[in-house]
Amino acid sequence: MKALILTDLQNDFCPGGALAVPHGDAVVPLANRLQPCFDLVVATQDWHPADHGSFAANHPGSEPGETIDLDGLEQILWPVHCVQSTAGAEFHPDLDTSKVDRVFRKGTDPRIDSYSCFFDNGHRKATGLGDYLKQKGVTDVYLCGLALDYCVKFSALDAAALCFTTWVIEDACRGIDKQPGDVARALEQMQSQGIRIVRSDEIMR
Ligand code: VGL
Ligand code: ZN
Repeated sequence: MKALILTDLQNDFCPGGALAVPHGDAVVPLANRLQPCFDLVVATQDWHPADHGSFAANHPGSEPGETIDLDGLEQILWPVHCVQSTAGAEFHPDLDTSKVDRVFRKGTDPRIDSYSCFFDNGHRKATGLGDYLKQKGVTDVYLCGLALDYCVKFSALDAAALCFTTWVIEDACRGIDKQPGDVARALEQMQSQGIRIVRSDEIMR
């Protein structure tokens, strides 16, 4: 039983958005064409309250890109993005959501960030996605979307730790590369944890 996770394909992560991933929108057509190849499709949304602690704007004197301590965890500060119920938090308008079984939202607690769509960054709370996939009988989790070096990476690592056979569809993801090389290092780190890196043409035959 194979599930596809459409990861954070939201306006704010696409060109023109508040935290644009370079060429983030380029993966949307691929994300649409991949969906019929799966038994189950779920989508995630980064879904922050306006007072979220990951926003530089909520820490006077701080700039995006700086690192702070947020409730005991190291936190990169980001521009205000994916605020609940704003246009930036909506799915990219070209994303086909008609086959999406359920949407999981993360980053809702203002005191902790959540790159992974399974757990917050402190592994304090689960989003419910792991239990949901297990209950549906999913054995294999495939990830596509944004950003490869944050949400996709941490979600893949958690999926593997939850004993799903985990696949990252490389050409259906784009990364931020805040430090040049972040994307390459993310791919290596995932591979070292047994995560399989594949191309979309290996799936759509
Ligand atoms: C993400 C940065 C900030 C992500 C979320 O989901 O990849 N990245 N918030
Ligand atoms: Zn975020």
